[in-house]
Amino acid sequence: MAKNSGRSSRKPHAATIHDQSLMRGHGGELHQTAEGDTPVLTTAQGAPVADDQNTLKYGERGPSLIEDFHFREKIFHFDHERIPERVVHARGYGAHGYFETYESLKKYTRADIFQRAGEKTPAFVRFSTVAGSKGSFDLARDVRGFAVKLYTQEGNWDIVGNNIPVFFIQDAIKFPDVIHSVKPEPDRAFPQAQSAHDNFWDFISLTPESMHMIMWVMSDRAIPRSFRFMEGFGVHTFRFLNDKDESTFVKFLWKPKQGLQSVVWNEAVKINGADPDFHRRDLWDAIQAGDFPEWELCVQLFDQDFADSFEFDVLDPTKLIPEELVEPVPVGRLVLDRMPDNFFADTEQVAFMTQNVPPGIDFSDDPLLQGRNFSYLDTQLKRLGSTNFTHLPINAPKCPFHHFQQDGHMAMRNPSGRANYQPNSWGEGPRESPQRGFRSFVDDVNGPKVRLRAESFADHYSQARQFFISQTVHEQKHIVMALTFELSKVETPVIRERMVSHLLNIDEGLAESVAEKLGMRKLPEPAEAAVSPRNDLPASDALSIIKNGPASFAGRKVGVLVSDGADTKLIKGLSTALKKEGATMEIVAPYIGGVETSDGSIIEADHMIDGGPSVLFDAVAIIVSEAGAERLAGEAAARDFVADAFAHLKYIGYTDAAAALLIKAAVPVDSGDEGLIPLSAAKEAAGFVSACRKLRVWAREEAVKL
Ligand code: HDE
Repeated sequence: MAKNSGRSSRKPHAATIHDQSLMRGHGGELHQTAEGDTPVLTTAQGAPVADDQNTLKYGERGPSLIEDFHFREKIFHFDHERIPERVVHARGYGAHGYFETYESLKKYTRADIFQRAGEKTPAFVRFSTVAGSKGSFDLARDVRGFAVKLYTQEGNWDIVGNNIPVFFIQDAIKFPDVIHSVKPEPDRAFPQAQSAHDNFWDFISLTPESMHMIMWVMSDRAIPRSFRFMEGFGVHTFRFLNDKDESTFVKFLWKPKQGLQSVVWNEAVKINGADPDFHRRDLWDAIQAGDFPEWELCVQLFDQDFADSFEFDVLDPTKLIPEELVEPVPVGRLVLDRMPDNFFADTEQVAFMTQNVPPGIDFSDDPLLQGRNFSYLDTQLKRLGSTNFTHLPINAPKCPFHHFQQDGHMAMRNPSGRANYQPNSWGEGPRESPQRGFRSFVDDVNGPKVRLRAESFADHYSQARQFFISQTVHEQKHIVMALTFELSKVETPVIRERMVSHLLNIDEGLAESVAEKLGMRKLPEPAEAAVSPRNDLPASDALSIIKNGPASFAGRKVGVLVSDGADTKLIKGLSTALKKEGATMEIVAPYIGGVETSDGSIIEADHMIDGGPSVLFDAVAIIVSEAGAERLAGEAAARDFVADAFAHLKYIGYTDAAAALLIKAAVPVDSGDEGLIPLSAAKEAAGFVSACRKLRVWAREEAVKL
């Protein structure tokens, strides 16, 4: 029997090895070779490569040869491209920028960054979701990470914060539990990037200290419209230390100059399908367009007397200090003005660590912060693979630094000279400086060694209630709906009941609404509380998003649905009015090739209708001809565009002809709804844009049963 190597039955290819098409892949396409200014492709060792399309083979049809060092190096490197994703905050997006100090804070802190008014300090910020994996979608209901690295002249200072000022737990030892509970359940490996499942609510309902945080996470804070439109919080109490080592307690808050804005839940669900990268794209687009987002760093400063008299423990990370009680003072601004050239190099490899504080900033004894100070260094070794992760440009300080740490994997900055220790007799190397160096606050600490939760941490409901009563009725309703949605995904009735028993301690009306919407026939008893919840804390306007919206429509985007024959002047008028406002528009058309408008000009589209649903925009305008309206009324995607914009409470500008489409989409054009704005002439465009400043027509909410 003839040996069948798989070759003998085929005729050899007529081409020789020198045939261009054979060398350069099938289809006969000619790949560019290095000529002129094009650099020569090399291996990582620098050897020029002649053929990057074909492996080295024995004969035309193989087998392949292990000798092919270029192939082996290329595949070896590819196989190792991934590093472990962050165990939390895996999905993130970062940008470079700077921090500008307003005034000297010398009186409170000797931190170099706060000494000189007008000084600019380079910064890198990474925003993130917490629970989802690296490839998950942006609009998950989740906390957002807001981590800022400030490359100060006296070392890197990381404020590793969130967009919510409190946390789920009071003690770091509980962190693995809360995170395990929210991550996909270990047997079935779902749901991804969701808190709406039994494990999460089981843990939460057994953890009363999480109730304040739960109110925030069930509010619209957990579905921000953009990273640009959310606040950031350092959460814990820190210390400022001045030249005399005098301490002032401080909490850090980032306030967006763009104002606060969130999406509505039904919108979030649809955005995740239409554009899973919605938040990334938003930041990228804004920065590339030169519309640089800005935040003010505010500090809440207080002394020991305030801490002693405050009704909650300032070391308890499940509590905030109301802004009405301690006013946040702006001390500088953060501007993000440059995207990384390479996502992996900066955003993936950046290593934030709570323990990165320069002289003049110190920790408090918050037990969550103390635990974090261990975790962040530890996790970098796992993720970045070497103790030398500080050698990576994104993590290296931008000020002079000198130490005797040496060797290890991937050591890129190696000491020169003989002395790698101190003291030494060679007169070489750095020495410590008691004057300039980092000094901890000299605190009086005494007491028994115990595993205890302080009594002063025991009130789990009062600030949760304060948060709830500080919301507008619309926001309160969203909290009810979010809780109902989440608990409706919980399959175990007793967990649902346990949650309602906690809600009863927060606000009876809230508990009753959720119970009713869950179809619960009988209200459970209120949960047993360690201390009686207070209902005398005043409402705080700072806690509402709607009360802290923008004054203008700047930074927002209108989706303009057009058809052939659309009014050219109106489209141009709208574009001009939006530019003036600092806002943008995108054209949505039946074909990506665009439309021929009333004066015969061609306007190219940014999206075809399916690719540009109205959930991607803050407001919409429907500028179509009569024939266009008729045609679009027959298309589900066009009807959805309009119907969703209406249901999501958006401002809708529309031409006379567009009314036919609106009616087909069941939009009540004659209802007197203030958000339905006729646009018959270009001069009305400016009026439409100023109406859009309110962002949503909240009065419509009752009618659409959002
Ligand atoms: Fe984190 N957290 N965390 N966290 N955290 C991490 O560090 C941890 C907590 C926050 O964009 C990890 O480099 C513990 C509070 C942000 O790279 C890890 C505890 C707040 C980021 C870690 C907390 C945060 C992280 C995972 C409880 C808001 C993303 C990867 C004691 C104030 C930073 C990494 C980035 C990341 C531990 C609680 C914010 C494992 C143990 C509270 C924004 O070290």
